[in-house]
Amino acid sequence: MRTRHLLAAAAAAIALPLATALPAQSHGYVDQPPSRSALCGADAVPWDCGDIQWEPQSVEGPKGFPARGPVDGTICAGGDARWAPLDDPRGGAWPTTRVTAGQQLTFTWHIEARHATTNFTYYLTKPGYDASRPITRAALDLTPFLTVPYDGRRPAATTTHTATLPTGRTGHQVIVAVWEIADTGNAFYSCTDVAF
Ligand SMILES: [Cu+2]
Repeated sequence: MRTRHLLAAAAAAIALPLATALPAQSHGYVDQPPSRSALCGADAVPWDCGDIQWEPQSVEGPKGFPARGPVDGTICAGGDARWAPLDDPRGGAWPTTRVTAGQQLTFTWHIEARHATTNFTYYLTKPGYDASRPITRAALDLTPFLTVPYDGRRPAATTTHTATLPTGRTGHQVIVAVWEIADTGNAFYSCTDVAF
């Protein structure tokens, strides 16, 4: 949400004239294992992703997931209608990364604006998830399998987090990664398709 972000940054700059931060024009996304927006940005899916292909880092929406945040069925797009193709399950056709229950999996974020950060959280769909269905809160285990607190610190441009993947899953599942920003009302949402 580039425009809204610029406006928010401009508003912050007016409110805090001595703030050193310049308006950030871009943000971040999960690069590995490739998120849906990363796949779109790399032109790695055979369908039209819409404008997210030009700015895979811009999946920004309201923070506070899962109590608040994007409504069900818009989670992978951060609630932004411009990025709705990210929530289209395509009948389960999104490319998957092969994983094994209980393995260590490292997530790499490509971060273009090092925002002060509350935390990163990672959620996985429940056993029995049907990959032809959109992502909803009911489809997800709402207890994150990894939470990485930042207490307002700024993540590196290339940020990695390693998780132990939950057990009890088979087949096509979806990981929802959320980067919650400390000093705005927003968070970045990134959905990655995996196959157990
Ligand atoms: Cu940003």
